Amino acid sequence: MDDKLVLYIGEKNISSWSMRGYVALVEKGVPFEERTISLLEDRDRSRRRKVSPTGRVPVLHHGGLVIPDSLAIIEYLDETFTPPAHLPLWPADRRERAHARWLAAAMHSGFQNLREDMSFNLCFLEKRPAPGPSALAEAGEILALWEAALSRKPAGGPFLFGGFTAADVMYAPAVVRLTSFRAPAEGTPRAAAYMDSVLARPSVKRWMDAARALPPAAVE
Ligand SMILES: N[C@@H](CCC(=O)N[C@@H](CS)C(=O)NCC(=O)O)C(=O)O
Repeated sequence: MDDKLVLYIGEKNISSWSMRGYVALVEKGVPFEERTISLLEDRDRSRRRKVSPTGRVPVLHHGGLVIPDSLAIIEYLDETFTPPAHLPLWPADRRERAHARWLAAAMHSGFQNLREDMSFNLCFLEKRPAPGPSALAEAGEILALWEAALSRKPAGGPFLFGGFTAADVMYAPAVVRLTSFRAPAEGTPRAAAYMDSVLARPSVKRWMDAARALPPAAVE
């Protein structure tokens, strides 16, 4: 059995879901191989279907196991690569963990208008189309969720629960969207500072530097 960790991803300037799997793996500090399947080329998903039962990326392969979903990848990594050797991805406190989990789930299953009008590839274009009111309302909702978490977070770090957790992993692409589209964050000062911290996180920066080096992709 091959125990190598292989993460299949889409283009780094298109695939926001792939970014989450990648950032989680980098945070765990485990060696992995990344293999890009071009979403621009794989229009009929035939290449993705060969490696992913849902035809979607990210998909993680590990020792015969195949996990084709960002949040499931995060959970698997957290159970497999445990402290003290590896960073825990959920808060230690049960109540904070429940909060982090629902925030992550809210991102995983919602904010559809934001995802469409502020789609990830658009963040890398010089000129971005103006998002509609529903997308802007969802951006405001996300900022308010962050502000609320940050206003009660423990000391010890600038992230939603102090240290960097799975909730931050799940929202990293939203940070890219909100900053690129300059969503108004004046009313949520903690959230504005939080976005700077997420963008400065080395795992996030590594993805974003590679994403910016790619030719901008107009269509997802
Ligand atoms: N729920 C999945 C969503 C993954 C997803 O939609 N990935 C996109 C690329 S960013 C994809 O492969 N889409 C193919 C399609 O929907 O046809 C996750 O959390 O990983």
